[in-house]
Amino acid sequence: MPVSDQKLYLLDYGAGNVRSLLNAVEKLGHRIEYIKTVEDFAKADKIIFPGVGAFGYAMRALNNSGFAEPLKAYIASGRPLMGICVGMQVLFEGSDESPAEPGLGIFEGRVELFDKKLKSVPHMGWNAAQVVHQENVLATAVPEIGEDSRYYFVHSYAVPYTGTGAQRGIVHSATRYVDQAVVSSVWSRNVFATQFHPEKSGPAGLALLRSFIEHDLVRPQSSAGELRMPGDIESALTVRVIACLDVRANDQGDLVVTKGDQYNVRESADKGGDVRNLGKPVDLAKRYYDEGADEIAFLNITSFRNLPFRDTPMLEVLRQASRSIFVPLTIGGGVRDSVDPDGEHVWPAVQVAGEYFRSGADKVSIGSDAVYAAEGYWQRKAEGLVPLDGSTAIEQIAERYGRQAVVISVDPRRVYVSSPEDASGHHVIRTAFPGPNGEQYCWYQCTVKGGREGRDTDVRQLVTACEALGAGEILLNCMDKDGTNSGYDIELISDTKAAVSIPVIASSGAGRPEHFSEAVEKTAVEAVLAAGIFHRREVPIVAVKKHMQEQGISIRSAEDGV
Ligand code: 1PR
Repeated sequence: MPVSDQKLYLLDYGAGNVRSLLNAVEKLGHRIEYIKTVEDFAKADKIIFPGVGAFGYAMRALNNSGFAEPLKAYIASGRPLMGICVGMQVLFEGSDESPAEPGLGIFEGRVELFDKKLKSVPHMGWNAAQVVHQENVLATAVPEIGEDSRYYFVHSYAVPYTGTGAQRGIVHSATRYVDQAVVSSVWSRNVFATQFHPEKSGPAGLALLRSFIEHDLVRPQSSAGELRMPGDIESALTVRVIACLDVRANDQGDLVVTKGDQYNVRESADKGGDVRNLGKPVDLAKRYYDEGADEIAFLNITSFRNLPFRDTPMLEVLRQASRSIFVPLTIGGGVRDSVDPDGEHVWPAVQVAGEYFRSGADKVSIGSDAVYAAEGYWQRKAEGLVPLDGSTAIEQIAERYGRQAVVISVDPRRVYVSSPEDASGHHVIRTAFPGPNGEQYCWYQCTVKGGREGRDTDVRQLVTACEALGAGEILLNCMDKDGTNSGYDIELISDTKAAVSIPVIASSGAGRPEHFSEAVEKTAVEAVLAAGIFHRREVPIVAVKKHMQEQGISIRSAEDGV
């Protein structure tokens, strides 16, 4: 059947960002419809099943909508299915994530939690998918999956790769995350499924999607053979380079990318005092995608004044950006419970986040509200109450959309003290950069409302509480370093990284390529972020990556990014 005549469907159960997939398919010049009723399964020539969120949520949604059995029947009919992430996991028998909820059982095996002993969980970032077939026809059957390409993974649970038993008939590629090899794609007859997200994996991922849509990825029958052993699967996770765009309306009311010096985004009075304008949000973000950014973050920096979902220009920025950018997008600003100006209607944070996801975001970042949530957490602990009561935005968004979708944006500043006793019980570090009066110690004070208000909470209290509440990642800014080009605050980053087992993004102060490698080498952060030097074209992303590669740091190559 000509590709133009085939009916391509998307199986969605409303748990997150399927807009990226829709956008990717459209970018490839194809149309895709949603499966809305059980009858649609009969009309479909091909189905893409992008799973996001938790395993149990996905299975309950499939069962409650009555789609589980028609999906099994569709697979049995031999028509092609592509599963993505949780859309791959539910094809197995079950998952540690939701032990009470059986999977579809198409494949033998279970999904297990990553062992956290040696590494940050979730496994988040760009990694290789290594084809496991030895010398047979399958080894090169899907050339879009190549050893040199990197794909975007984000998951806490995975099917352990053994290379034996039933896996010999179904596993196509495996991926190593530190000490564990896991299944990263399966291929059995008409079913091709990936643990990674092709729709978020730049040109390499788009090529794989194109292959599924325009050709038939049907596995040759007599092709089972010996597989590589788990020990042969090498670790290839890269350090992510993230471009961050602080967005706000300028004095003329246009949304612009701005950039602060220690959070002050206005020019000095002698230059007119205007909000600095470094470009248009969508144009700049597209430029970073083309230049090989592994991720892009938008921070809506004045959203504490407004309701984000009433901020239609910001949502439009996200919609437009997600149409041409196929790497993960994070958006922050205003993710909290909000009250309408009429004073009557309360909008829960999870609804604000939902609006961001529907507009194209993959993750939301929470700033001020995370500080209040952490304060509540420690308060409940001090009172002997259950610290996790489901009341916070972090818990609710993580429950609905998965913890990988919740980033905590930290806006700390240094408070110098002469001795640890002067820090009112806060976690103190001994610093190699003494304070203005020669103080040898400091603690890091959390702020809210874009640094306008300091709180009696330190960064360690914040990040440990947020991890316990269900956050998936820490975006670690530093007000003292922001916009200074003097390098990251390595002391802050090391101290924070040691306190959590979720990924940490180093932010604030990058001025030269050496600053990025220094942060990775000294603190083992999973990602490095910059704003000003990218906006002002002082240091291109490709120069950062080239330098890191020369230092022996694993990065996604520029060829994969453009
Ligand atoms: O509190 O949940 O509504 O979120 C508000 C968000 O807006 C927070 O994530 C907060 O970090 C951000 N924000 C608020 N005010 C500012 C400001 O600059 N006046 N931006 C602001 C924070 C810091 C980084 C920056 C890095 C790298 N900007 O995002 O990109 O410091 O900069 P550099 O490479 O140029 O040094 P809520």
